[in-house]
Amino acid sequence: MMKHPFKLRSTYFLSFFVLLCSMSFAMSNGYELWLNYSKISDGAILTSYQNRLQSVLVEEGGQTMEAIKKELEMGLGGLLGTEVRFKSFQASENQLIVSKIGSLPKAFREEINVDNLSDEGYIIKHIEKSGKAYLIITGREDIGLLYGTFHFLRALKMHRPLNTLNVEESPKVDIRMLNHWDNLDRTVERGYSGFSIWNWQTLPDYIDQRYIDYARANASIGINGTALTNVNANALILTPQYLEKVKALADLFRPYGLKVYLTARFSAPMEIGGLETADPFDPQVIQWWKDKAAEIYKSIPDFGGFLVKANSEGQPGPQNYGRTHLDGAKVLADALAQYQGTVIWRAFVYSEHDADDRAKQAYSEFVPDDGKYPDNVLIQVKNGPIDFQPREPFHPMFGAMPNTPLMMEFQITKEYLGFATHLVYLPKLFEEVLQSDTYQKGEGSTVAKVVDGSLNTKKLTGMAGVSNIGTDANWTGHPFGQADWYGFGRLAWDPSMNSEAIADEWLRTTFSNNEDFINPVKKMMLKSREAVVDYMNPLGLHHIFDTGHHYGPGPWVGNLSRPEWNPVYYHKADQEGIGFDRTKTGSNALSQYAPELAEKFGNPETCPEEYLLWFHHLPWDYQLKNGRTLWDGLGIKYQQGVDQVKQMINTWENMEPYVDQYRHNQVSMLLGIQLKEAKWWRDACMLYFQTFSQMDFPKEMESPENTLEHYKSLKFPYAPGIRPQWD
Ligand code: BDP
Repeated sequence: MMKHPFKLRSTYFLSFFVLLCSMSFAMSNGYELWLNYSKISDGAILTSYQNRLQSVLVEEGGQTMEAIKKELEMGLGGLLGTEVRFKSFQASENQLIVSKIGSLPKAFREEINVDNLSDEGYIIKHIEKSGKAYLIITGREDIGLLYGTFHFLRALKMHRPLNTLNVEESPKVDIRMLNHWDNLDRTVERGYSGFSIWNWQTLPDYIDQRYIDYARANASIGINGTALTNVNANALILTPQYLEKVKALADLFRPYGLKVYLTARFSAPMEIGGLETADPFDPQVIQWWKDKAAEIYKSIPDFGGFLVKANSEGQPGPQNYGRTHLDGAKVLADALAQYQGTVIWRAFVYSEHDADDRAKQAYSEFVPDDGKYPDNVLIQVKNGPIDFQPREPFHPMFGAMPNTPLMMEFQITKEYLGFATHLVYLPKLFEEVLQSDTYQKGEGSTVAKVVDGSLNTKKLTGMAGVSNIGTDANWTGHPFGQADWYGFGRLAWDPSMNSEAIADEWLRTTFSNNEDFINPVKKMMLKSREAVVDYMNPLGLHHIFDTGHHYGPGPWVGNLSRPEWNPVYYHKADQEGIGFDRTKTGSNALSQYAPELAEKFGNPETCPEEYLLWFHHLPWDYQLKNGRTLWDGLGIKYQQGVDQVKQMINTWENMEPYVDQYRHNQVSMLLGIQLKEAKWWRDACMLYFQTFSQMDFPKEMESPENTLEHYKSLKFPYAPGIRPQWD
């Protein structure tokens, strides 16, 4: 008997539909980040939310209120699987109300106190009236409501009960920004996730959906600023041709509270302004910056300001004219002041002409001018005194400039942490830095309190993260790289947050609420930071990466023109021992820390072992706390790092039931590379250091897989993220 043609067709369609659904599961490529709004699968929770959120009232307003509506439409619609009913106040329904405090129905206004809320802050409160339950998201300004909306959606994704949801939040830091090291040709310096997401060629006419999703993602974690261009700046970005494109982005980002900043090349008055000098004391130069500021603010009235890398690694700056960083910053600050713009001046400076320890140079340049910078200048300081290493002690400037606002600069992209290939949960590193005690005003003077301004009641505060975002389908290359972007945003909002809570949020919102998944994977993330320290730079070693691209080990490199670019400068291994003496007998970088710390770190017996070789040059047979020699200790640490990656692989293998196949497979393959590279680090470093120690490897360490000559011969001319001039 012949089948009914229609039946055939519908079966065909049905199986096609099933195929599509399973494909969309299998193809979950992570583009939606922590904002994927697929329907809540737990039936009881779903029903409770559906009952609580029968309709939604969103105050009428401008673009930000429209963005809130759209997000709720997408978020609630997706999570609850129902169409969102936007209505005016409903006394007869359980309702969600999103409204500024002044516009709330009076009965609710009286129950909510916004006195302690900043303009960006919000309150989420459960209120019951006449048998109906209302969930109120309120604040002083629209942007607070948007942040509150994202918090609320996060709570739903984390399956939080709504009738105990009681939140009051204001950001602790004013400027919470990403720094893109993106070039105008779309390459990204130290970027490992594809090309720049800014398509300068097609802007301003072509608006990529990514720009909007980028703004949403940032707003969802409270990021409110973005410097679009590389700190190794190209003056062209300040020309009308490019400013028109920048304006298009600024217009898109505005509803999401995201301000645009640009990097200002100090020599721009010459390169695009036709002047003969960029001397900050020259009246024409001063006028040029004023005119440029006026031009920018005319089309971008809320332009954030300039981010400047000057007199560092070949970038031009005021010192080219015998002026100081302070002189340079003042000219730009003056040009921006009337528009409430900010100058973010980087402290990442060191000079090949200065024979002093590189770790000391920024402090020496900036600290004497403490308190002299104009009010709209922030000094942006990297978390450690060298350069985004797997572990560094905190930068001593954080304890030494009580009268100058210091902005924290973290690196979210993993230049020295295995690129986008290694799973290393960075908020753990960020937290360690933020919780470090500077002792500036006695015990408890943490870096977090310096950065959020509370230690010295500073007016302007900020935190920047060098972005790990690119055109890769999932934005960050490694699926777990998203957690670093997420965690940076959360810590910029509140530097006292703990990284474990952040990992918990991110896992639940990105993958699953299943405890059998959350617990082991959270553990894996939290341990991953120590693992990379162990297999790359244990016991305080630093900057022993291969030249230029910083991919893989290169402790033997010693032929670069600038001494402080050579790994041998940092580990100082010789027949006697290893490590950089930064005590009084050496560079005395320790003198830049508070006396309590100088004393503790200055004595190898009291110095935490994780900083041992950062501050001390010690004999190979120096006895560690566990009774083993320094040499054995090194080998054991390298091995522990490798073993930790093996454990990560194990953990992840068991997670297959909880993760879509696509991302599970991605992470598995990447962990495989991570293991290979961890062994490479262990073997290359231990074989090289053995040429000095002349000692046998500790019994705990696996034998190297190759010879030192082999490791030394490896070359990577096309390693990603590198500028031609670093070759
Ligand atoms: C170093 C990077 C280099 C950056 C520099 C900076 O290797 O690409 O330009 O920092 O922060 O870590 O300016």
